[in-house]
Amino acid sequence: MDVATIEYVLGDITEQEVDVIVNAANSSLLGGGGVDGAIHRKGGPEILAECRKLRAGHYGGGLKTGQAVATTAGRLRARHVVHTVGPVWSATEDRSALLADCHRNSLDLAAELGARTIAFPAISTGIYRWPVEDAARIAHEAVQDTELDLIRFVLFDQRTYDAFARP
Ligand code: AR6
Repeated sequence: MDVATIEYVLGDITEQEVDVIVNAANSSLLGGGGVDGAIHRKGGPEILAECRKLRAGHYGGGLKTGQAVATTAGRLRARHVVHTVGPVWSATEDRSALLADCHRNSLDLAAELGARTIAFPAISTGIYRWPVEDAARIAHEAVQDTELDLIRFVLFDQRTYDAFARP
């Protein structure tokens, strides 16, 4: 099993100098609020232009929950943005495997792109309402075995940082 360094940062994912930044997108790939809004705002129109091409091509029906796809990072300091769609929290259905898939598929795609370093936000814990402690546990388990050297979780507020850094 390969062991990567796992880091926790309280901050803004759009500021990270890593090979890949992961976006907590939605299936339309055409932008939204939260991390998605911040990445498109700061990364510039090039990212959205590539997302539109993806929608016009292989992803005509949108990106499925748990899957991941890459674009340029535009004006961001990263080389690529990997867009993944987290599951919306459900109290009646266990969607944990989909949240794990987001992390696994993002890591696999980053490795295919030749990335060594990646930054994840706390996928699904904002607009998609996933309880933070549970999301942290799932994210941790999902990133244990990877070819990458560095996995950085970038948490936007203290409560989320605490849940990820001290599970
Ligand atoms: N850097 C790091 N983390 C951030 C940033 C940032 N710049 N901005 C917000 N967060 P969310 P989701 C945190 O809602 O729950 C969008 O509309 C935020 O505080 O971005 O997966 C998409 O288009 C929270 O802890 O993603 C989808 O429709 C975490 O990032 C939907 O939201 C995730 O919150 C996806 O919802």
